[in-house]
Amino acid sequence: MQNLPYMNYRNDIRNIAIIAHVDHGKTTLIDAMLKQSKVFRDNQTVGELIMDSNTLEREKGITIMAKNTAVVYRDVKINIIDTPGHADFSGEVERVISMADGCLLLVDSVDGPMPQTKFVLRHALQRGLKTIVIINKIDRPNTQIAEVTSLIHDLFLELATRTEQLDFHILYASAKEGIACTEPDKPGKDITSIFDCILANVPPPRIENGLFQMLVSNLDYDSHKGRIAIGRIWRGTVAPHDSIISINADGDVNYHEVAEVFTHLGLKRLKVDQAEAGDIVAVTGIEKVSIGDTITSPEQPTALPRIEIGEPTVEMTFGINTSPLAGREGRFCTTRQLRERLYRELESNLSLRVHDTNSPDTFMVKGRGELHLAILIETMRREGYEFEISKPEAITKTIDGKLVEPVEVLTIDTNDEYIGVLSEILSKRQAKMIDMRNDGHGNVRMVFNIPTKGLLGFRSSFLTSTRGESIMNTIFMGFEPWQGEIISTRNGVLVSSEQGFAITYGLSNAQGRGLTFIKPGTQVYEGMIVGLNSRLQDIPVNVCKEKKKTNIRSSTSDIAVKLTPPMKMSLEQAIDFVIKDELVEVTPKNIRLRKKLLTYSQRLRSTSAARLSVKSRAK
Ligand SMILES: Nc1nc2c(ncn2[C@@H]2O[C@H](COP(=O)(O)OP(=O)(O)OP(=O)(O)O)[C@@H](O)[C@H]2O)c(=O)[nH]1
Ligand SMILES: [Mg+2]
Repeated sequence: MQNLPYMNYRNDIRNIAIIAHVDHGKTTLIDAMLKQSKVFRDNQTVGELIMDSNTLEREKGITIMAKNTAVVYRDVKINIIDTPGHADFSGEVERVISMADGCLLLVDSVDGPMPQTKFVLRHALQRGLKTIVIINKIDRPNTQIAEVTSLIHDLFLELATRTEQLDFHILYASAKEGIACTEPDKPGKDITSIFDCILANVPPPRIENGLFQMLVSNLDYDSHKGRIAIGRIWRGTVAPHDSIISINADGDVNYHEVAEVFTHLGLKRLKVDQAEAGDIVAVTGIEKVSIGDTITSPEQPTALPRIEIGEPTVEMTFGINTSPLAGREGRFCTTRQLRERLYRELESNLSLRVHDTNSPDTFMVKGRGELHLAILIETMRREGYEFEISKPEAITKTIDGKLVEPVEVLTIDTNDEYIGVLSEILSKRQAKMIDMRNDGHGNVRMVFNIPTKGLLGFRSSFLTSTRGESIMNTIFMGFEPWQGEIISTRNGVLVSSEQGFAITYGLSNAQGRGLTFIKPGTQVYEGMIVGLNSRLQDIPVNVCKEKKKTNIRSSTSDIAVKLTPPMKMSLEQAIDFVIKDELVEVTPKNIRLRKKLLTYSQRLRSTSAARLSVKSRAK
């Protein structure tokens, strides 16, 4: 490697990011790297998906936040960055990729390159990262290694920005079994071939001469140590008690004293007396700092380029809870608390945007997709916040006087028996099929272009209509001219007409009209949605209604009423379900659905007013 006069290289370190489509095995591969590099004691039980340490990550089995770890192999420290593969969290990949010099691109040996594979590879190549391809899950039956390899070559041809990027290594692995090899038919005993390939091919970090400079790429918090700024040192060294400055997005400068400096090893952070350029470190003592800020020596105060993140595609309002049951279940229920929490999220959640609205109690929150926003809602609910949210909507904007909307590529892997039903649902949602491949065994991959608004609420009907047997993936494509409203095809809802507690008799009557969402004993209020009507319009139902008492016992009427179990909705399903004139009420204990206007007469007045305005516009 050429040694430029003003640069040095550190051969004792490699910085790599692990990137891939969702579920292709990134976190599992890091398990193998951690276990095989012996960062744990022999008798220590560490489990699986070790890096998915956040509670929601463990529950959902996906990575949500990018995280750092490190292993030592042949005296070289390999700093590893685990990234999420789900498109909604792709902002995380953009955020952390600048810390790495190389990346491992994992591709499933059966599924092959998927939309997010392309997205992450494009970012890695644009950043000039040295890429090593790992075809993973070679233990799966029906692997298609030859086809997958050729698709990977096609992808590189399409995305490479320099010819030398086409010269990449391919390894074959089963992350789950902890094995890797350089030839697909000669399985290894461990993953040393991956470690060796990293050492031989990923360039060691370059070090610029000069005084301390680091880009903050991640934040953490510790109740004793306070805020922890994590990033790669580009220049100089940092040690406890150093005086440094931070430079924020507006160029404002703040002075700080470094408290402690840590480097990573396994799941631990090691306190060090000094850290040098090229390493990824965690620094405490810097209270006022956000991701994207530069921290640097005051004597050479230059800011590094800020991290650029793609724009959000979906928005929804967050407001204080205005239901009759408000304030009973949450610890934080006021506008001030909600506002403070949402704006605090911006310090670390880079692809999120928050704006005040005309109403002081409501905030507009914009994110990368329904799941991105749902994770924020679930996190806040668990922290004790109580609030209400509106239906998510695609973000439109005007470019050159034309209204445009976000459009995504939707990839569906399914069985050929579902082609008809899916095509029908999707055409109503303005999707256009651009590709369909059948492997001759009934497995079909369909690819569509679809406006983001058409995807909202699609996931649940997709899962029911294909009986949970299919997989869908989406990825943002760009903005295109607005194609007009999509007419909602959801049925009407059963709306509680009373305040009180639902009882079996009332619910049984409601079940005569459709599906119910609540069980007997549930507290309800007027305007709360308690079920789905079997017809298109909303109807009020009295689920608190008791059976009239009579003195005469009839042999049939006293037989206990048997209720069908209620349909219970998760937060994501609830967000998917509601339409424009409805809200989801979120508290630490409950997720309720409601009409925005609670009384029947209010709703009646608003629909007739809407009809009148349509008529007058038609004239
Ligand atoms: N058969 C097989 N399964 C694997 C292998 N590697 C990972 N898996 C499984 O694939 C699933 C997803 O693995 P993860 O490691 O969470 O994938 P990921 O890429 O980190 O996923 P995200 O972070 O959510 O994008 C888990 O059920 C793993 O057990 C492998 O080599 N073979
Ligand atoms: Mg993961």
